[in-house]
This record gives sequence, structure tokens and C-alpha cells, in this order.
Amino acid sequence: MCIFCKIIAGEIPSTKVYEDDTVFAFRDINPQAPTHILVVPKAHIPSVAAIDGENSGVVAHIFEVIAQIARQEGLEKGYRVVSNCGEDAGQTVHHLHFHILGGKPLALEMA
Ligand code: DGP
Repeated sequence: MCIFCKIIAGEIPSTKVYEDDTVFAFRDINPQAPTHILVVPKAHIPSVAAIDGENSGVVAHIFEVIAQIARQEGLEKGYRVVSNCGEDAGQTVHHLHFHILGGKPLALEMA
């Protein structure tokens, strides 16, 4: 089982922010901003590269959840949503996840 599957199963502790039948969100262990939350599907999808017609419904739902969490966290001044896909992007956990970063003005560099 991958590390995020273990977090979803409760085998590794995490600071949960949100959970429903298909989505789980928790605080990043190594925050890069005052608010840094990871939103993941409960189903093991390896990365953005594995999104297809069969599983894209949960991705649409994740974006509704992201908007809800951002409101809950008071990120009305804005936030960034990032998903690293593959080696060149520096993806370290191979379970699809979306970073929510906010709580301060963020640097503009994208690469
Ligand atoms: P990425 O580079 O996009 O694959 O980022 C993976 C993120 O996952 C990274 O910001 C750190 C976070 N992370 C890794 N292991 C754990 C963990 O055990 N608990 C929590 N809360 N976050 C983790």
C-alpha cells in the first residue's frame, strides 16, 4: 500500500481537514506556506497522467472540495492548486494529490 493509501486507511496518522466517501484531505507534513493541504482521491490513481474517462469524476469532485476547503480555511485572498506529475515535476508520492497553498503572497515562479 502506498503512503497516502495508508494515511487514508488511518494506518499512518495525519491531520485530517476533510473526508467523504471518495476524497480525503490532510495537512502536508512539510508545509511550504502557512496553509498547505493535500487533497487526494481515496482510490489509488498514480498521477494526473492516469486520469481518464473512468476516474475523472472524482477529480471534478476534488475541485469542488478544494473550493470548500479554501473557504473553510479563510483563503479569501487567494491560493494556488498544484499537482506534480512525474519525475521532471518532482512528484515524490505516486498517488494523485492536489496541493492547496495559501495564507501569504506566493512567489510567481512556475519552473
Ligand atoms: P509531491 O512532491 O507533489 O509528490 O508532494 C508530496 C507531498 O507529500 C510533500 O509535500 C510532502 C507530503 N508528504 C509525504 N509524506 C507525508 C506524510 O506521511 N504525511 C503528510 N501529512 N504529508 C506527507
